[in-house]
Amino acid sequence: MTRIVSIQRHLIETQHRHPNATGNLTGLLWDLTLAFKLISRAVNRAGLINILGNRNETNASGDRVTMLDHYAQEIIWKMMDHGGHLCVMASEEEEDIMLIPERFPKGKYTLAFDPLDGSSNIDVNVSVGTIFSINKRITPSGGNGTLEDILQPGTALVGAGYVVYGSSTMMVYSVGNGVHGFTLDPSVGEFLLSHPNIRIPPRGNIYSVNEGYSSKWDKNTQRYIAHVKSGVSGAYKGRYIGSMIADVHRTLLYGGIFLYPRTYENNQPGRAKLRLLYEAAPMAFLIEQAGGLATTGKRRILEVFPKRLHERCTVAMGSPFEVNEYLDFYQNRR
Ligand code: P6P
Repeated sequence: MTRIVSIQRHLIETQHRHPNATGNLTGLLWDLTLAFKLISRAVNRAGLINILGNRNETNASGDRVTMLDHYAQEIIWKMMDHGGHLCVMASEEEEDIMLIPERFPKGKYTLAFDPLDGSSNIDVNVSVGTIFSINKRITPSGGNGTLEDILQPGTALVGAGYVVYGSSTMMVYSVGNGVHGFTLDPSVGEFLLSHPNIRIPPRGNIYSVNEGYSSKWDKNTQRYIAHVKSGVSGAYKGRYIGSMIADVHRTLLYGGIFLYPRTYENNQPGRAKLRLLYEAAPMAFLIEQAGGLATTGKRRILEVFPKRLHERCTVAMGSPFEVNEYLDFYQNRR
């Protein structure tokens, strides 16, 4: 029987490998795991406790807010606002940054999160999840964190991760020393190490993109997908769930490529959908930590310097073989 490693054991062992670690990041991540257990319970019982469906409101990105979105955000906020690890938070559901209440201590980290990504699928029991990313504050310590502390490029990330609430609840995270997956054992309420040191396959046989928009893509993306479907580079399967967490989680484990291209209509400037801070950058951090590539087509996603909280970007991420082949088409080398 292999070692049984709980996430708190893993966090402590990771901390011990950093002699200057103060335990703040460990405490931050540990508090987050408790929030994820509470959200997992709510997601798995949503249909029974009547918190499915939409609230009559839309969020900062213009998406309809489900009751579970709101519930997940409240859980994270109430779990993380008083631990003294954070100086500011930002949620995909909130227009502005979320200041730590005056009465609580301010820490040296920031937290940006999408409380329930893919929640439009929750009513039909498709996997949804929470995405989070952690930065160190860059403004002087002590007072409230600011927008400047949140608007940092992905290359500055200290850590990132996601929790997929699916057939099982799994947390995947990295603090820069590889990517590790933990599966929640609900009978004991513990996240147990199930996928140590996840490495993305160097190439895969799955492409993942919403082909319903193919007529609105740029020509080079259309050429790339046609090439993939032609079988010239080998046989590929199409898989698209419409929940980024589920599509990227599958790509991380099985390899291949996940794309969300910009769409163009009536010669208008293209529109991207995925949020840089809350979706693209944290997932790019994990994909790169696992040996994959993550690009906007023009540059590494992690090198994009966010100008606004709800900035969106084009996304292509996955195995090096597929992403490099996509770049050859996108950048007119093929
Ligand atoms: P479409 C979910 O709403 C989301 O933000 C991502 O999780 C997902 O990848 C994408 O939108 C799906 O968008 O346009 O294909 O339905």
